[in-house]
Amino acid sequence: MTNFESLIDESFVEDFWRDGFIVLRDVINPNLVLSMEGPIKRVISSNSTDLTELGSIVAPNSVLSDPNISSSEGSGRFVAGTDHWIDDEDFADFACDSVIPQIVAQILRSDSVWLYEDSVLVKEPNTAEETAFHQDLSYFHVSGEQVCTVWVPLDFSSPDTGAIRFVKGSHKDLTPYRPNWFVSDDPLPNTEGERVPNIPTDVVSSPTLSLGDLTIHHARTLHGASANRSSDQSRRAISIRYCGDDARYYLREGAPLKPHHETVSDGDLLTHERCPKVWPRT
Ligand SMILES: O=C(O)CCC(=O)C(=O)O
Repeated sequence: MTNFESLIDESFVEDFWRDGFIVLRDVINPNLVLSMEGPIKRVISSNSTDLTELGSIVAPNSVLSDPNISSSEGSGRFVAGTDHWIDDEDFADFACDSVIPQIVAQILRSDSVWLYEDSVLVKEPNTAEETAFHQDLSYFHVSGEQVCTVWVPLDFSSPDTGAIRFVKGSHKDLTPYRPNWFVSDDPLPNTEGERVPNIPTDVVSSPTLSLGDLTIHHARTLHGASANRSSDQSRRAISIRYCGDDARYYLREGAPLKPHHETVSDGDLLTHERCPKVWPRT
C-alpha cells in the first residue's frame, strides 16, 4: 500500500487498529480550522431552512427531522447538518483538499480514500443533551473495514464541554448495532441489529482536545459525546466520514438514504460523484 510520505508516526496507525480510535494533536493548522467558523455559521443559520426542506439539516447521520435539537433542560441547542461539501466550497476544500485525506489514507492503510459525507455539530453553551453512544457504520450504506470518521473541534473540548468519547476496542465487536436517534438511544425504526448496550463509564475514553487536534475513529467504534455545561463556550465540530480501498456500497435497511443511494447496488465500488475520491489527489 501507500508509497507517499508519512505525515504521522506509524505508532498512531497501530493504535487506531488496536483501540478503534486515535487522538492526533497539533496535526492541522489552527488557522485553517478557525477559517471554518464563518462557513459553520453560514450553514447553521442561513441554510437551516433550506436544508431542513431538503431534509438534510438533521443529526450528523441524517436521521433527525428537527434542525434544532434543543435540550429540555439546558438553554443551548444542539444543531447539526450533513453534506455541506456538496454545495459549499469551503466545506469541500476542507474535506477534500486539506491534510486530512492523506492522514486518513495512512491511518486506514489504504491506497485511496473516498469522502462519504461531512457533518457540522454545534453544541451551544448550556446544552444538556448528550450524544447517545452509537456506531457510525450502522448509518452508512457501505461495508468494509477501512471506514472511519475524523472529528475536528473548533473549540477546546473536554468532558465538561461536549467532548467526543469512545469505547476503546469496541470496533473489534462485530455485532451490528442499530442506529439510534443520536440524542436518544432509541433505535431508528426498521433497522437491523442489536440495540446499543448501556455503556459503563469506566470503559469510556474522553479526550480533551484543543484547536489543531483531531480524533479519528473506526466506523464500528461505539462513541458519543458529553453535554456542553459551559455557560459561555460553544462546542463546534466538523466531522468527516471517509472510506478506503475495501469499502463497497452496502444498503442497510432503515438507515437514512442519500439521493444517490437509489442508484447504487450492494457490492458496487464507490465511484459515484457523491462519493468523490479525495486521495491520492489527481
Ligand atoms: O459531536 C458529537 O456530538 C458526536 C459526533 C459523532 O458522533 C460523530 O461525528 O460521529
